[in-house]
Amino acid sequence: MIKLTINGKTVEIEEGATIMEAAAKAGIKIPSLCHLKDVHTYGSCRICVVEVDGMKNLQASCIVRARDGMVVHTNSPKVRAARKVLYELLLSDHPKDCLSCNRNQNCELQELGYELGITETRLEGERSECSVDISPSITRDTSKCILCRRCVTVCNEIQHVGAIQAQNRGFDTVISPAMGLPLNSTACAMCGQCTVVCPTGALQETDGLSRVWKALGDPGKRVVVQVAPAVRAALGEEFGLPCGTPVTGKMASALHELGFDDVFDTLFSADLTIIEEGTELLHRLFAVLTGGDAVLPMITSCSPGWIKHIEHQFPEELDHLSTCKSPHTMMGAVVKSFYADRLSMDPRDLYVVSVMPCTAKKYEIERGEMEVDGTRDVDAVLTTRELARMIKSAGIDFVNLPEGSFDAPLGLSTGAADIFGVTGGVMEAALRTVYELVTGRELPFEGLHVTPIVGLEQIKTASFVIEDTLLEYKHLEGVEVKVAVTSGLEGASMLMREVADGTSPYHFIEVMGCPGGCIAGGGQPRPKEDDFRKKRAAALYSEDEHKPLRKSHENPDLMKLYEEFLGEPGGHLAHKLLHTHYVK
Ligand code: HC1
Repeated sequence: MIKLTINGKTVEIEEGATIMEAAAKAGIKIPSLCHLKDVHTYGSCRICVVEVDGMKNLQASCIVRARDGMVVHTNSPKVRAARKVLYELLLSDHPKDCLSCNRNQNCELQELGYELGITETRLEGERSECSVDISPSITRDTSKCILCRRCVTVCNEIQHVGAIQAQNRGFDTVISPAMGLPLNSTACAMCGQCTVVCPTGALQETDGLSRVWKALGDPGKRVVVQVAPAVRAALGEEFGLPCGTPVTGKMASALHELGFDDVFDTLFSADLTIIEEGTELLHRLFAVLTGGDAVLPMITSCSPGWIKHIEHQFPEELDHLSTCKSPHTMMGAVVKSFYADRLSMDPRDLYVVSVMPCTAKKYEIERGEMEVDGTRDVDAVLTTRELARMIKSAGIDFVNLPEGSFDAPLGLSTGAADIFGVTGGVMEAALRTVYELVTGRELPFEGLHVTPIVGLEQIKTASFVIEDTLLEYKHLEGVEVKVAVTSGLEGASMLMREVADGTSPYHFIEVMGCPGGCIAGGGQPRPKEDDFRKKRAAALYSEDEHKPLRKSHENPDLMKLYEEFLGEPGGHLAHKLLHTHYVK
C-alpha cells in the first residue's frame, strides 16, 4: 500500500492505482470525458488534469500512477483554469446545438460545462469537416465527436471487433471506419456498446421513434408491442429508480397508456424459442450419436450482433448456428400469422414494434431472413432508451403507474424466459426443459439454477451425465453433456477458434453479443454505477424465482398455440415461421 495526500486528505491505496482512483477512494470526483473503468485509457481529453507538488506540468490523473508521499490538488485555481480552457477548446469545434440534440440533458459534455461554470463561448475557431453516417442500428454524427476515443476502446479492447479507429492526424483526426467507409459496410456487429460510452450525441441508436409515433397515429394500423426480457431490469433507471429495480408491471401500464393496441411479451416467444431450440438440439444429438449427419456444437442464434460477428469472422461455421430465429422475430411471425387469423385481419395491417435493449435488433429486422411470404416479422425496434424518451414525451408519470400486465394470448411467460436477458440464461432455460423431456425429472441443480454458468465471467462451462432416460431417449443414456456460455464478442471468438479447428468439446454453446448479455445491451440506459450488470442480472433472476411457472414447457398458453396452430415443435409450420438458415 502507498499513502498520498489529495486536497489535504490522506489516502491509502494499492501500488499501481492511478491518481484518479486514489481520489475516488477519498470521495473526490475528478471529471473526465474519456476515462473508462478497468480498461486501457488514452488520457485524450485531459479534463482530469491535477496539480502535483514538485511537478512542473499538470498531470492527467486517469493515467498517471499515484506514488507514495505525493501531494495532489484536484481543485486548485491552476487546475480549474486549465480545465476551463480545455473545455472551451472542445467547444470551439462543437455544433452547440444542445436544444435539438437527442442527448440534451443527458450529455456529459453539457453537464461538465455546467460544473465548470461555463457561461459564454469565448473561443470560436475553425470547424473540422463533418459527416453523418446512418446505419440501420447506429447513427454517427462526427460534428458532435470530441475525439475522446471511448468508442475506439470498447470496439477494439472490449469487443475486439476493431470497426472504428482514429483516422488522419491533428486537426483532421476523425473517429471512423477505415477509409471513411460507412459503418454498415464494415465488420461492425451493430452491438451499440459505442453508443453507451459516447459522452455526447456523436454515436446514438438510429431513430425508431418517428415511425412508431406515425404508426400509432394511423387509424388503419393495429399496433402491437412486445418487450424484451432485459428492458424490465433497466428501464426504471431512466426514471430515477435504483439500478436493479424490476419494472415489469409499470412498463406494461406505460405501453397501454401510450396507446399500443396489444401489449405482448417477448418472454412468451422466449419460451417458444426454448421449445424449438430444445427440439433442434435433441435432433442434432440423436443424429450425431446414431452416426447420422448433423453439426455440433449447436450455438444459440438469438443475438443479432453475434450473428453478424460470426458471419464476418467465421463464415465457414454458420451451420453451427441454431436455425431458430430470435424470440422477438418469432413473436412477430406469430402475430402476423396466428394472431392475424384470430382477428381475421390482413397481416399487413398489423404493425409490430419490439422494445429491445439492443441496437443490433434494428438491423436484424431488416435482414431478408426475417420475413415470411414477403411480410416482415417486425416493423420497428425501439431501444430501452427510446422507450423511456417516449414515455417522458407522453407526460406519463412512470414511477407512480399501477402494476399492469401483458395481454393474452401472447403475454404469459415462465421464469425461464426472464433469464434470457442475462448471460447463461438461455442455456439454463434450455437445460431446464431438455433435461426434463429426456429424463422425466427436474434438472438436478438447486433452485433450477445451473450454478457453473451463472455469473458474469467471460467464459463459463458446465457438464453433467444423463442417467436413466425415458424410453424414447435411450440413445442419450450415459452421455456427458458439455455446454459453454460466453458474452461479448471477444469470448465468442475464443470459443469459435476451437470450433473452427475441430477441438471444441461442447455440445451446445450460448453466445450473447454484449458483455453480461442483454442486460448490458447497446440500447440500455447509460449506467451510473460500476456494478450495474450484477444488479440488473439479480433483477431478472428475482423475476424468475417469483414466477409460479419456471420452465418453458409449462407455459399453458404456449402449449395451446402448438395444439391450435403450430402443430409439432420443429414441424412444418414451425419451420416456416420460426426458423431460418444463415448462409455465407
Ligand atoms: Fe435479448 Fe432475446 S434475450 S436477444 O438477449 O433472445 O436484445 O433482453 O430480446 O429476441 O427474449 C436482447 C434481451 C431479447 C430476443 C429474448
